[in-house]
Amino acid sequence: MSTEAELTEPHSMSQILPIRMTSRVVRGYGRGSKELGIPTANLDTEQLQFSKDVTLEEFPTGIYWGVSRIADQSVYTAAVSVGYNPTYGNDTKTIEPHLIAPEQDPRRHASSTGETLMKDFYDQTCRLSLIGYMRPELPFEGLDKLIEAIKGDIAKAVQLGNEVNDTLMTEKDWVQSDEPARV
Ligand code: ADP
Ligand code: RBF
Ligand code: MG
Repeated sequence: MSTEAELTEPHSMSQILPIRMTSRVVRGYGRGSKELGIPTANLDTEQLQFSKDVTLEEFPTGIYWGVSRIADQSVYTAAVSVGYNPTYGNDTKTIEPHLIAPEQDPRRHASSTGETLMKDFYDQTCRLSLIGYMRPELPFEGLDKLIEAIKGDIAKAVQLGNEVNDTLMTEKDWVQSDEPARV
């Protein structure tokens, strides 16, 4: 069982967010699209560049939202998993954004579970800014519950991504640019 402390936002979070990162898209276990209908672009953890002085090891696990761009595509709102996918019990920590196309984009509900499905971007550069923390990563009993939770995260990320504020504008500008994460 999770304790109350684990379910609230880690309090160091205000110092860490927003955080920018760049890396390359690598292959994971291929479960995102096939089992969940929710593809995620897994970042190469060997090539991660962070805008702040933090290592992958110390980066708080959890489900975040932010903005992201792969290769020469547009900037999209993203729902992002950072951690060990406890439903599956992975040994390694991953950072995996799911990019959400806008409602009118034909790719927006193209996946088997009605979420965004784009083409594959393996080996391409991904730019990501994590803006907010949404919840801890949890071990779900069964894929249906995991999918339901992720769909809730996607809906929340869409809402947050439609707000108008300075942080969001600044982070979108950076994702749109080719500036390095760390200057
Ligand atoms: P893997 O375990 O290899 O990451 P996934 O099924 O999670 O497998 O994702 C496969 C690939 O699908 C991603 O690496 C990415 O190139 C592509 N992809 C397609 N649509 C999206 C999307 N909406 N968000 C993120 N990646 C996507
Ligand atoms: N995996 C979990 O085991 N528990 C979670 O709570 C969880 N939440 C997620 C939330 C979002 C928005 C996304 C995109 C993924 C999440 N995942 C979670 C990761 C999921 O298990 C993983 O993307 C697939 O297994 C494919 O690698
Ligand atoms: Mg993935």
